[in-house]
Amino acid sequence: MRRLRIGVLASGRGTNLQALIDASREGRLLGEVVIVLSDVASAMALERARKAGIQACYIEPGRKGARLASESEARYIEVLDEARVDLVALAGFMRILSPDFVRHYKLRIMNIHPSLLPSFPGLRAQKQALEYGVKISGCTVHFVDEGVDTGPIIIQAAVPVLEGDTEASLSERILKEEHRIYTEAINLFAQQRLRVEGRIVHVLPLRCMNAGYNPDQTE
Ligand code: 4DW
Ligand code: GAR
Repeated sequence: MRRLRIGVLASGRGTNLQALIDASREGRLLGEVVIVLSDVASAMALERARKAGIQACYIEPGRKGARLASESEARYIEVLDEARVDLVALAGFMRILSPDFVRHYKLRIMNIHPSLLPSFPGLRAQKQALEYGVKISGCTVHFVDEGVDTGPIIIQAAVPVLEGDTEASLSERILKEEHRIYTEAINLFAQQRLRVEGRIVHVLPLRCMNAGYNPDQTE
């Protein structure tokens, strides 16, 4: 199986990016991060990429707020296409992508979100969960659609909310699971085991995968 070429979009510190880089290095990811793009010039994610020898670009957002200017978004697409990415992985990327972008990479964009969607979409999901008083929260990897945090769900992990938790302590506990399930979701994608029917993502078992001959398959 050809290794998946992954483009990561990140706006911040990039621990999810780092988890993917580490998993790839350690042979736990069926793919490699080939490019990292950010709308924030000083994002630690860009530094992490450079340190790992991965192409890292700041692309100016062209405007303030939650969205990118259209020329800027066109530049993201151009650079990702040039890097021949199979999958776009959002990892703390804080800009909403337009329907054009989403269509261009239809069912080839994933995002990680720090709650059990559809609970607590949007910003500061961990704080929202604490303030609501839920006893279990978690994280979600989903395909990105034209809405915000609404795309078909691939994997979720549950994380308990403990007495005395703060936004920071809950976020830290959830983050560990984020790092684990993002790798897992990407591996399922790389193995072509995800089938999307409307909102539902079916995960096919490893066995009954290819009916036909595949010269890359070892067994
Ligand atoms: C994300 C979610 C909300 C905001 C920023 C980032 C992460 C998921 C994501 C990034 N880009 C995306 C997605 C997505 O799920 N779908 C698409 N693109 N198409 C965020 O800034 N939210 C605030 C503003 C939203 C808005 O202006 O619509 C907010 O207040 O929730
Ligand atoms: C992660 O907790 C991720 O789930 C969250 O931002 C953090 C990025 O951390 N994403 C969102 O809230 C998207 N709405 P990282 O930069 O260390 O990977």
